[in-house]
Amino acid sequence: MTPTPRHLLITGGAGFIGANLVHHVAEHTSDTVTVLDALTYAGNRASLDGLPKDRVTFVEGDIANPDLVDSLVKQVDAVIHLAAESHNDNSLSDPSPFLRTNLEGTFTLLEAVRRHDVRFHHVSTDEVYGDLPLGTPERFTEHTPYNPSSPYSATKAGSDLLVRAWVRSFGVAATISNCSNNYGPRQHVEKFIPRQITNLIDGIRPRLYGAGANVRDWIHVDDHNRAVLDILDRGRIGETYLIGADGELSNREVVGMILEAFGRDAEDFDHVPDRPGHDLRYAIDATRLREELGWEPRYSDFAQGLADTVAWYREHEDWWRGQKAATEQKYARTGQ
Ligand code: NAD
Ligand code: TDX
Repeated sequence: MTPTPRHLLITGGAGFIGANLVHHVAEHTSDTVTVLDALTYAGNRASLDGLPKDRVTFVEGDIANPDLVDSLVKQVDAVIHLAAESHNDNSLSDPSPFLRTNLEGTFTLLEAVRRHDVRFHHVSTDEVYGDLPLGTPERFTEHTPYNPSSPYSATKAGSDLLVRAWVRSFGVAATISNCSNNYGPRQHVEKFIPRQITNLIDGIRPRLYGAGANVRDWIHVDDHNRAVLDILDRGRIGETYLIGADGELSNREVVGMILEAFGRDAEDFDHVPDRPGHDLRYAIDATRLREELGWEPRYSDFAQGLADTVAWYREHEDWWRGQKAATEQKYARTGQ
């Protein structure tokens, strides 16, 4: 039986994960979508090209604008909240937009869903749990204490706690997901994997922070988004679900695989100054998501997913070219 079509408000839908989510919803459901996105440096209107105009509406605006948010929330059946300042390095040079968007923006949305009794799903990160030691079997679970390291992860942790408080104090029908590092198409070139791919296209050697021993738990963006929709549909209200696909790799290993995808030697990279406070390792135990909701990742072969991502950046230079020079100018200021 086809479920009744819903009207979703997706915040941050012109960003990396949000845009892939809007494409997924348009392709795999009959839901209609309103995207609310401020088109900051990280948002790209072109990421929403090719979507059905009768089912996807784009609104340019700020999630911290209460009147705008109220007028949109009251028209929809559910909100999936992805809008955020999302880059750790930027949060180290100027934390203020992180406080406004990640905390005040989430607060503004929570007040609107509370007023209009609208289902809310909050997309968050595993970075709220801090980091794990290298070389241990330990993984984050839904019970790991919060211990964020950077202004970015601290504001995401704060936004999660706001959601929990609005559930408990006001009965808001919300769920939270905390996911590990995503990769795939339409990711901003400031992030690790797209930065190295586009560097190589431009003939620049990849840049590894510190020794490159830090470990990230990679998941394809489509697997993340399928989990978000499963939680929206069948997750228990008030609960947190961790999303991860057992994709632990050191940064050095990932750079080696990117170099190999370009037919280059795996050691052909440069070391640059480390990120201050750099989290050592993230690793997710997604047992709750798998057992309760039956979710399984579909991208089990990271090398293949990475090769597809490399191909996407090669084929979509017009999508990223405009962001590249400004991004590298920012990194030049910290010698990275
Ligand atoms: P992104 O930076 O690519 O996109 C963020 C989007 O939010 C942009 O389109 C931007 O224009 C928009 N935005 C920023 N401030 C806004 C505001 N005040 N009002 C309206 N829109 C605003 O980020 P992403 O990587 O797609 O991450 C999306 C969400 O997923 C974030 O909440 C992030 O914390 C979370 N997350 C990301 C990852 C990852 O690996 N990228 C992993 C786990 C969780
Ligand atoms: O040039 C680089 N060289 C490098 O070694 C860059 C840009 C990064 N790195 C390292 C730092 C990290 O160990 O690569 C790793 C990944 O870096 P980012 O892409 O900046 O991601 P990270 O800081 O791990 O955070 C990401 O995952 C969790 C997202 O940006 C967050 O939004 C998400 O919450």
